[in-house]
Formats: sequence, C-alpha cells, structure tokens
Amino acid sequence: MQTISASAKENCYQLLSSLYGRRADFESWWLEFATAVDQLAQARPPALRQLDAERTRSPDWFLSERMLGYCAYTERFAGSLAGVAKRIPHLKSLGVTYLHLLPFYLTREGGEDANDGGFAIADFEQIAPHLGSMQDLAPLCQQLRDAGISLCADFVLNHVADTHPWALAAKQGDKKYLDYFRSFPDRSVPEQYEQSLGEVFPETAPGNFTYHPESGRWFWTTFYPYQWDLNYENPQVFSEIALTLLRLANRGVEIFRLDSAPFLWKRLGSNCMNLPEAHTLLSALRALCAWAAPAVLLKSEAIVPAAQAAAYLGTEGREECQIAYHGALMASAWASLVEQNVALVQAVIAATAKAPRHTSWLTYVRCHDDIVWSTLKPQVQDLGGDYLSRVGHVSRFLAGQVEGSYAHGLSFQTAGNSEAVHGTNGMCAALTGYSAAARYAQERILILYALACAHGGVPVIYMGDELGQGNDADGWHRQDSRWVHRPYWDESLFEASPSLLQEMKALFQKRAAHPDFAAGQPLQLLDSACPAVLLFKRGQNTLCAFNFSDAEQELKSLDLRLAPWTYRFIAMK
Ligand code: OTU
Repeated sequence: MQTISASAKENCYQLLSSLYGRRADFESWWLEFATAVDQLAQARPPALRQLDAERTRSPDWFLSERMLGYCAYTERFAGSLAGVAKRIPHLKSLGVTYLHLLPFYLTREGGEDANDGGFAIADFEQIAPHLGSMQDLAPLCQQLRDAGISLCADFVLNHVADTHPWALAAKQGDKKYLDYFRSFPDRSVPEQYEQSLGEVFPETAPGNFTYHPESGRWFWTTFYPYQWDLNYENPQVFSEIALTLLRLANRGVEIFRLDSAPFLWKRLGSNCMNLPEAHTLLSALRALCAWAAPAVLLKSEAIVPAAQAAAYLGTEGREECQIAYHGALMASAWASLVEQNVALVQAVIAATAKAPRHTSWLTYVRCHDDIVWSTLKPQVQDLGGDYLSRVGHVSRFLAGQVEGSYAHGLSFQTAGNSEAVHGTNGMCAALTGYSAAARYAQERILILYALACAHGGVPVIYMGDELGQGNDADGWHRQDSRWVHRPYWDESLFEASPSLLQEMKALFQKRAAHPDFAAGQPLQLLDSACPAVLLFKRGQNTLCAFNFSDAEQELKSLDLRLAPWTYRFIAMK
C-alpha cells in the first residue's frame, strides 16, 4: 500500500510539474498541497481505508456483469439526501449497485432555473439547504454501501456560480481571486477566442464571455452567464478543487462524475475542448486518488464523439478516468431507432475503442441532459451522408414533426439557427411513444436498454425509465427545455406500468447472470445481412441481436426470427 501511494504521489507531482513546473512558486505550492493531501489521506476513516484495500486488490470490481447504475436528482427522487435511503429497496429490486445523484451542493439563489439544476455551485463544502446538510452525506454513503450501492456524486470541475466566494472576491477586484477565473478588460481577446469556439447553449446563452459591470471585465462563461469558468492555469485552482474532492471522498463518496471535463483548458485558435492539458489535469486527479483515496473512481463527462471520449479512459502507462460516458452510442441508438436502420449505431460501435484495462464505458439511454447529436458527426460523415439533413430528420422525428412519428420530444437549442441541430429533449417514454400508448413503444424502450446492457460498460438507468415515466408538463414552459425530462418520482407508476418494470428487471437479471456481459469482455460486430438488425457477439459465446424495425426480420444463417422491435441474447453452441 505504502509503495503504491508513494509512487502515485510521485506520479501526481510529475503530471502537475508538466503543467505548472515553470512557475517560480511551483515547489512551494507543491509542498503545501502535498502536506494537505497527506493529512487528508491520514484522516480517511477506517471503513474507507478497508474499502481502499479491497478495491486495490480487485481494481476490476466495477467491470462486473452485476454492476448497474441509477441516476436521479436528489429532490425529485427522494425529497432530500436523507430521504434517498427510503428508495434503497426499489434500487435493490432492480439490482442497482451504483447511484449517481446530480449536484446536491449549495447553489446560487433563485431556484433551479437560476442555477442550471444545481450545476452553478456556490459552495462545494455545503449541501443545498432544501436537501439537508453535510452531516447527512456520510450516513447516506454508509447506508448505501451496506446495501451494496456505491454513491456517485456530481462534481463540477469547469466552473462555479458567480456567487461563489471566489467569484464575489474577483468581482471586488481582489487580485488573488481574479486569477481563479479567466477575465479580460475588453472584448479584443475574447473576440479572437470566439473565432474558433463553439456554443453549448446557443439559444439561451450565446457566446462564451459575460460582461460584469462592477469590475468592468469580461469573464469566460462557456455555459450560462452565471457559471464562471475556472482558470486551471493557476495551480491554486487545482489544489482547491482537488482537496475538496478528497474531503468528499473521505465522507464516503466512491465515484465522482467529473462534469464538463473537456473544457478545463483553453488555447487560442482551438475550440478549447479535449486539449492535452485537460487530460493531464484529469490524470493528476486520478493520481491524487490513488495516493490518498484509492477506492475512488473518476468518471468523465465528455459528451463528444467516440474517439475523443475514449481518450478520457487514458492509455496504458497514463491513467485517467476509470469510467467514461459513451454519449455517441446513446445518440446513435436513438438515430437507428428513428431510421429503422442500424448503420449508424453499427458505425459508432465499430469506431469504439476497447476500454483499456481497469476501465469501462458508461452506457445509457437517457440522462438529465439532451441527446447531443454532434457526437455522431464523424460517423455520419464516414457513411457519406449530409450531417445536418440526416441528424435534422432524426431530431424532427423525435420532436413529433415528421409524419407517422410516435415521439413527443423537443429539439433543444436550435431556434434562431436551424443549422445547429444541437440536441433533443424528452423522457425515454415520450421519445419512444410509450407515453402516448403507441404500438411497440414498450419494446422500443426495452431494445434501447438491452443495447446499453449488452454493449459492455456500466449501464445506467435514468430515474423513471424503468416505470415508463413521461415528460414533466412543467418543463414545457421553461426557457431550458431539458426540464421536460426531469420529472418528480411518481409512486402511481408502479401500478400503471407493471409489465414494463417486470421486463426491465428481467433484462437486468439476464445481464447480471452471465459473465459474458462483464465490461471487460470483448465485443465482435457481426454482419446480420439485414439493415434493421444489429448483431454482435459478446464475451465467449453470447450472441446479441436487436431488431430496430416495425417488421419481423429473419436471419436465415442463424435460423432466427425476430419480432418487431425485439432483442435476443442467445447462448451460442
Ligand atoms: C454538463 O453538460 C451537465 O450535464 C449539464 O447539465 C450542465 O448544464 C453543464 O454541464 C454545465 O455544468 O453541454 O448538453 O461534453 O456536453 O459538460 C450537456 C460535455 C452539456 C458537455 C457537458 C454539458
């Protein structure tokens, strides 16, 4: 243990020195930082030290076929942090072993519309008062752990709220804190950056810089104007964030979802995403965990094309996050569902690198964000199609704007710029037609979840999908239409959707029962000779077949008939 920790410390030093080593104050900064980390490592509670030892012995624990995630907003799921415990029986009945709670920290005031649903954090060391207090976190982690469930906490790396004490000090012109952000005295440099920057919310938050009148400066704001990007060129920012992460880890958080990971570093002339320095920062955080809290897993939230997303899993010899969202797989599954043709999902799977050892993809069907279509750009282009018209059709279909569509979703951030085709919002039940009782809708939900279960990775259920929960009517009136797919927990759905819930559980049990579904097992794409059928082999001998169409399909070579919108997992001889 000692030697592993010492070499992780050395590794962390090397990584950080590659970023900050040229600064005159680097060595003194490091000394102070390392002392604080060592103290936190020593303060780690005995139960977590035991977990550290166990996980160090079995670093592949989360690659198991029995690993299953669940994602929810604390308030919408259970009222408060303490309330989450009452949902443990439901989670256990599904076989869940990992619970991701969206950000539960103190946010800027004004309600969820004014804080991006918790993603504008005013203090990482406090819990939002309506959700409880920091005293509730460790007991919840313990209760979940006793039930075999690891808590995954959201952790926003790229920005803080404009009401965070650092931002308040910067607004006053405090030099130390001005250097925590990226700000400019006028628009000249921002305008140079804008030449090559994209826009995450082109409709509701155009541009990437926000003028702050009192200080007279322009602050870098990739997301909403009230979310101020942190300046990771300042090592002090890294140490503040890193120590906060360790303090939360010592309370029992086992997995951190590193929000907006691609945006941590900026370079003029680039789109300021996925830069090598951003990867170095994540590797340094990983080394930090290996040094002071080895049980902890890092999960990158980089919703980018498959090849770029794979980079967040690191490489042999340069570790990074253990888990990475596979946003392209998710988006391509929806596109193939609409097109009744599996070319896109197949192309994405073919372009997906096998996760390096001790790492895994995260596979999912829906989440609290939109389906981000730009993740498919390379594959749509490879297939020779026009990106905008192809993706545009898919998003119009899901928004119910195409004749014959069963879907009730919404296009996101596209108004004012029809070229953007940014994303699609809506609950799984709304996008598949389940909410409208459309024929085959239940099968469509199951086929998507079956793919997430079979592909290889940690599959994550989005709260409500297992019960066929539809869109939240309240969300339609909000400026940010992602709220349509952020409904409140609804107990009545247990009676309304018994068959879906039963089939979902059956699917999760099938996966948990077979080691071929473990994340590390190989995937081999097969030619189904049928444009609507996705076919691959997992592990030693499991054949996975998915009919993405309204028609029955026959695979003659396998002597297999697939009813419309069905999946089959078959043990090969
Ligand atoms: C994340 O998403 C969160 O999941 C969002 O809920 C937040 O609004 C946002 O960060 C700001 O904190 O653009 O469409 O590649 O895609 O960081 C979702 C990563 C997003 C981005 C991602 C972002």
